[in-house]
Amino acid sequence: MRALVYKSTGSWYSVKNQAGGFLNARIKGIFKIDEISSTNPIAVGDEVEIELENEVENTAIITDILPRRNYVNRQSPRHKHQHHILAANLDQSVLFATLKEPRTSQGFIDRFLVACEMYHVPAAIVFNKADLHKKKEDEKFFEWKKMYEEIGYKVFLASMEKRMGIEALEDLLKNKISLLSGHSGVGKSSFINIIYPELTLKTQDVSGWSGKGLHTTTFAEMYDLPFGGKIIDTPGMREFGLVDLSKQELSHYFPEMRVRISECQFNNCLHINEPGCAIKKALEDEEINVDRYISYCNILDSVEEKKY
Ligand SMILES: Nc1nc2c(ncn2[C@@H]2O[C@H](COP(=O)(O)OP(=O)(O)OP(=O)(O)O)[C@@H](O)[C@H]2O)c(=O)[nH]1
Ligand SMILES: [Mg+2]
Ligand SMILES: [Zn+2]
Repeated sequence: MRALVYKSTGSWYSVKNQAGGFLNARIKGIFKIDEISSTNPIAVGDEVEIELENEVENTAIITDILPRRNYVNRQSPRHKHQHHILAANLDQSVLFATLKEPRTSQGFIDRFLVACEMYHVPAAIVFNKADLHKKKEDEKFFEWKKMYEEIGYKVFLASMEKRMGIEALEDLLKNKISLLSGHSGVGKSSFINIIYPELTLKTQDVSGWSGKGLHTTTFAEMYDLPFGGKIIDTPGMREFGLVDLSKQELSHYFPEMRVRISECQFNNCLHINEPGCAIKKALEDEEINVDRYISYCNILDSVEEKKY
């Protein structure tokens, strides 16, 4: 029987079969041995094959996993050499960011975008908590909006507090499978509660952002949206460590660099100080944003080359 994974707690999976019924499923040991490099062999959004185990208790065994269309993964926060799959089979990923309480850095956003580019998942950025913006934050928002839109990413401004910008986001999500991610406390679950009021997901208490980055959502979970489409709420993350990335391929995941790489004099150009570099030239001509280039350099520095 075919089923779709809606929630994963690590040992149990909540899966929905084709008749629309939910079952509690677990996996046979074999998967665990199979994929040693991943902390979670099966992720939310995965299509799986199941066998009914106990009809009264609605339990099942996952016997196979179908090939993934795509996925987004990151370095496991606990095991540096393992990766954690955030979700699989996505139409898009939506990054929730805030300029205040908490502040999302450009480095974090750019790392996230690289991960999406690596697996061909279109990305959009939502700046939430606009109600907290003063002049400084407004300026930053417009600066970043311009910077990201110029290179092809959709950018939105929203406030869950003031119910602002919701309609545009509903349009974005309609009939698509979307991954929602970002730091803890940026308002991911608050957003889902607004677009799907019957759900009442747990959000951080009314005292709001504590500065401690407490995780209110603890497991990734997918929901069927009332207006069509699916959304995956995820626990907030502190950092975004990239995996399976080589220095040589990094610039392919910066869209503004990707289109210029073929003009570099050397085909193994890392765009640092090589002669005839089209990226450095574009930087000088202000065609590439200097802050994006700094992100590129920072990520390049952090990439550990695989030792074969
Ligand atoms: N001022 C303001 N507060 C907001 C807004 N959106 C959400 N919040 C508050 O921010 C806090 C965190 O919201 P959550 O929805 O729990 O955040 P989350 O991203 O789901 O966090 P995790 O589940 O920990 O990853 C809550 O107290 C919300 O009420 C907003 O637009 N403006
Ligand atoms: Mg949450
Ligand atoms: Zn170059």
